[in-house]
Amino acid sequence: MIETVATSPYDDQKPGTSGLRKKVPHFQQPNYVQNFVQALFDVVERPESAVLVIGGDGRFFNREVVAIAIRMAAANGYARVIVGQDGILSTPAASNLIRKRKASGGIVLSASHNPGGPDGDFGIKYNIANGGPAPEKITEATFARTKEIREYRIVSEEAPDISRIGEHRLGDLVVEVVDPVADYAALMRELFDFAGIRAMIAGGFRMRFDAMHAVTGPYAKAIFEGDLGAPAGTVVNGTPLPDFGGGHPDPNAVYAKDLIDHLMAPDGPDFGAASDGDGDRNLIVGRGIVVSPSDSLAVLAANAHLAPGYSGGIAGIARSMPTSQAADRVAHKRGIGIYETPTGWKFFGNLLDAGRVTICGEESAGTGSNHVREKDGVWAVLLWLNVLAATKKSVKDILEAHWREFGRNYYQRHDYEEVDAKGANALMDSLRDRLASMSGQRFGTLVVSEADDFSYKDPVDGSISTGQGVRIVFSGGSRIVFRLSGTGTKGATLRVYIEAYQADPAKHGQAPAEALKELIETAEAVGEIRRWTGRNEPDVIT
Ligand code: VG1
Ligand code: CO
Repeated sequence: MIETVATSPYDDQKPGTSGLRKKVPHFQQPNYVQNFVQALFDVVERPESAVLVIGGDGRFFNREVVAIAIRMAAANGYARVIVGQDGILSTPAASNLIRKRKASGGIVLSASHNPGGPDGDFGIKYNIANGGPAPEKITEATFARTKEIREYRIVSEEAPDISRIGEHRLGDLVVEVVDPVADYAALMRELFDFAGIRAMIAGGFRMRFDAMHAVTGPYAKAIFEGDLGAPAGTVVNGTPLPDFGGGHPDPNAVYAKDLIDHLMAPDGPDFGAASDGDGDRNLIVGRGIVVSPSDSLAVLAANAHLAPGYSGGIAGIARSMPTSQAADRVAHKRGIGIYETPTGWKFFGNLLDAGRVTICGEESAGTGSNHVREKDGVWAVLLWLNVLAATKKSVKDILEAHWREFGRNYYQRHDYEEVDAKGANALMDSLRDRLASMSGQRFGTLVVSEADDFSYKDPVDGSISTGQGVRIVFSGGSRIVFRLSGTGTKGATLRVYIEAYQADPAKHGQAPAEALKELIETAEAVGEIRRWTGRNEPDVIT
């Protein structure tokens, strides 16, 4: 039976970089989830008898919200929902299902790399029919709707048992529970030379994949240990846990230290990788070398043609603004398009749909292609493996050869987490106030050549996004970028991105901290980070 339930609006349901993210207890307030889901159903485009994909990264509260979403879909005219077994779908697997099954959209439950558990974070994101995150037009309309919502619709019956694969019914709604891995693994088999990778592994190549107790465990086991024949135990922390074992499922030097330690050992594996909470990020580590995500994007773009799925070459590359310009050098040399977009995968969707780009990436460990409309951690690992199998080189050799050919973009991101929001906003305001007068200003040996607050005009639909981060460019092309995170759930997180280009191969062996020393000091001088945040150093450097 369909019930219409009266509710009152919340004023804080504004989606950020990647959906609505809040602490679990915040989501557990009366009707908080229902309001947001109804607002989505009220604003999104869908035909009669639409299909909706539902799944999440398995974190605490996932099951409850999956059940609510199914019952609300039944009351809101959907014909069919496709749900991952036990409510599990990685973000790229959800994107794939939306596309493959011609759904009108999907609800993806995740707070990605943020910790989970009863006091951890939760998130709800809506993806559109192309499989990608809803563009700003839709997130803004959803937010507007949440502020005026007065009722929601839900069926009174319980949702079916989603641990059983197959078709169930809830009133007129078909609830189809699917294996979360099968369709995704089939897509990977189409794109990559599985036989070649399998032969490399059979020949003694050793790898380690850290699923960080998050969603990629089942995908990685099926693909790396199953299809590709890597020995059992290759995938570590491979069982998804509602609290990710108490850790941060964020594949970076801080939270994936254990993986990096294994790869730094002289007798360590040849290749290491990790993914995040919802399976869209990737960290790539070779024996003795960590690949920075911006470099990984450039290397994958330069070598993608070695994989069967990209053998015709790539149409172009897109990167988020703060991502290093290493990919630009590949694009220029190969004569293909390069696009600079605001942070967040939603800005890549139009470029991919229009066929202007094939590969996209972000400095935050996200890489992906036109195979889905999300970044994809396991995909990036497979493309690396395919490149290694095809070239028979080590990760270190590939990276160093890449730098010799294209030059090296030294890069670091400094995060100041959970700082006072007022101070962080004041820092950004102060920078913005000084932008007009910054050009020509000298800091040590560095002279500012350009300074702006990044704004983007989508070349496909003409939509404009302003205020996307302060860029300070120095003569010679070095850059410092300041922006505030749009995924945090407490206070503000300041991100400072620092980049310098080095063409001379004799100078490619430096530690990034050393190569970027003067720029790091300049970031403090320009941004007055200590003054505004009260912090002497960043919490995380990636
Ligand atoms: C961060 C990253 C951004 C990424 C976003 C979602 O956003 O910087 O590159 O797209 O997270 O990734 P922000 O606004 O906090 O800088 V995920 O894996 O959290 O969905
Ligand atoms: Co993620």
